[in-house]
Amino acid sequence: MVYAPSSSPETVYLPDPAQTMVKILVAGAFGVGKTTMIGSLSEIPPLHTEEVMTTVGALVDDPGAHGGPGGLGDKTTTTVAMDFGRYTLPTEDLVLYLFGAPGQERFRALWEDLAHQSLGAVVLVDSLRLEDSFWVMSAVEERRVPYVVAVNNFPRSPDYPVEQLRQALDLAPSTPLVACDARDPTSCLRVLIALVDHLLAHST
Ligand SMILES: Nc1nc2c(ncn2[C@@H]2O[C@H](COP(=O)(O)OP(=O)(O)OP(=O)(O)O)[C@@H](O)[C@H]2O)c(=O)[nH]1
Ligand SMILES: [Mg+2]
Repeated sequence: MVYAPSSSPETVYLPDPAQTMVKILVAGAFGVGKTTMIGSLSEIPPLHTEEVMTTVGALVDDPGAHGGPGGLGDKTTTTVAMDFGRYTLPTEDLVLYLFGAPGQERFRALWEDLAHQSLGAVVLVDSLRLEDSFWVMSAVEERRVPYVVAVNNFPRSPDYPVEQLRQALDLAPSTPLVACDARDPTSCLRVLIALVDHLLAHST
């Protein structure tokens, strides 16, 4: 809806009352592609809070950032507060406000506000570092936010069979598990659709 008061040349945009607005949390361990996913999906310029990782922080930042087991040797920045983006599902008139959580557990205090009143969550995981996702899944479950798990497609990560992944992550049978490439908007959209389907199926 557009509101243009005659006294002002500026156009003021008001929310369309026919649209439903929903808060969605995008969570995951360090470097699994949360910021990338929100950047791929957002129809507005996304808000990022990236800070450069320095050698001073090397002891507390994930060792994978420095060419260790995580293999993220080319990653130079990390999210220190949040990401924010917006995606509208046109057929549903559903506006998804996407809040990306920081991936490092030392920023966990920020989760209280980020997860507050989230209707659902995407938990991104890297199959190379499944164990890094456990605290994230616990944090989402503690807040009783329904979620889907999206396995981000890194070339160096093992391609485990779905059942093996579900077992390793100890997923409830009803929790959807989907594959994705966080750089690809179509792939990310499939994750959002899986989440919306999951939320609708459990909304009664
Ligand atoms: N090959 C591949 N690379 C990816 C994919 N998604 C993200 N990346 C790369 O992985 C790195 C980490 O991505 P980020 O989006 O910063 O990860 P993050 O989860 O936001 O990281 P933190 O906020 O630090 O926890 C970046 O260099 C991305 O370009 C993917 O699907 N495939
Ligand atoms: Mg990030």
